Amino acid sequence: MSLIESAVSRIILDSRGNATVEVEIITENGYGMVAAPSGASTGEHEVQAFPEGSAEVSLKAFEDDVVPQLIGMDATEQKVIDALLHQIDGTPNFSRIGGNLAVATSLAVARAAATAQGVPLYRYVGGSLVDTIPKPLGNLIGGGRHAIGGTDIQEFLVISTSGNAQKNVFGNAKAHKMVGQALKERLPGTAIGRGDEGAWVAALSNEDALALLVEVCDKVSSEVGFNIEPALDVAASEFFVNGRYRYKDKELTPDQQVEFMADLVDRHGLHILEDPLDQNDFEGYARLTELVGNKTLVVGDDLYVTNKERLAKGIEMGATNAILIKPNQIGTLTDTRDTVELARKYGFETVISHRSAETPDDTIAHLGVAFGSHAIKTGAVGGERIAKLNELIRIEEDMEV
Ligand code: 2PG
Ligand code: MG
Repeated sequence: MSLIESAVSRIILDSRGNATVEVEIITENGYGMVAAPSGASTGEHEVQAFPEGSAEVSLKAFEDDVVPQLIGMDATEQKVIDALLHQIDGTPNFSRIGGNLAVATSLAVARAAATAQGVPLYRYVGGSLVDTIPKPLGNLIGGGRHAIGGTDIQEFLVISTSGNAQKNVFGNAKAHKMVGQALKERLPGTAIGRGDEGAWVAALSNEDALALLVEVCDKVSSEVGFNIEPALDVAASEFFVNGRYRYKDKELTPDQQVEFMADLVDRHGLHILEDPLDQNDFEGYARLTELVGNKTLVVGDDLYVTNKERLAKGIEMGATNAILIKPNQIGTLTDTRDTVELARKYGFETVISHRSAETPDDTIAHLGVAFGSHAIKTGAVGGERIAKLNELIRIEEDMEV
């Protein structure tokens, strides 16, 4: 038992320069502080991050409605507290208090309870048997909603696959550096920038970006002595307009998009293919997974929005074989954990993920370990990204002791 003595919320900056909320929970013998991230390519079915776009309204709801009920509750009663957050909010999508306030509160409670028990968060949530660290999945070249003038496909990523978290983190960073050097050589005299997640942004076609990514993967893999493999987050809903996938240089029907995606997997050996189709096209997903599910992880992000009911539909239809997990898409630790449990029950891999706007909060590193996630998508470089990557290194050290 660890009774909550004080709960404070405040508005802080996220990495895109926007407002987000942070919550601090103090119990008789514990302490937890968590900040919520924010997405740009948000899924249509996510909970609402802030009430009518305003973090101030969240703060007022926290003061008036959440704090009076939270004080005196037991921080180890996670389910009860998460149910209370739903009850106080009273809407199906946290539109009154805001999903970001809900998730920061829920996770800060868990962090406080963990410190009260003297264990790291990953052990508190995952139990004594967790012993693997998710493989880092880092964004190297980007576009879509995360960068002006970049590729149509949102993220060209790599995943380092050794059994050592520290080596993996450095493997991805090395690949990031090598892509930067290659771009400088190939596009002399042109501006090369970085997007919201630290990925390189340059005037490249999707095909050229993927070819470069694959080339760098081969080169770095042979240098580091383990496999670094390519992956994509297409974020296809962002350019699916009036029934067509509208690329800068072509337009595809849904059937053609399935073929195009399957062809990319076949030609480039993608480890992960995230959001290849529109967020409501469960049937298309099922067709694609039928074609490539034996050789890649087809991951649903906007498709599932970490929502148990949407995942249940995906499982029933064989829509994918994996799910992206973002706690702020659904609003509480209990809801997140329930979705992860369902995924695991049906043999779906989970990939825990950051949002495009982040803070130095490292909670998802712990949750990825606790959930036994296959991978953790959290960029390759950049302060708010390395906060999570460096925490994986610390967790690895903690596990070895
Ligand atoms: C995604 C994420 C993170 P956003 O689409 O997977 O990379 O982007 O946070 O903008 O939704
Ligand atoms: Mg995504």
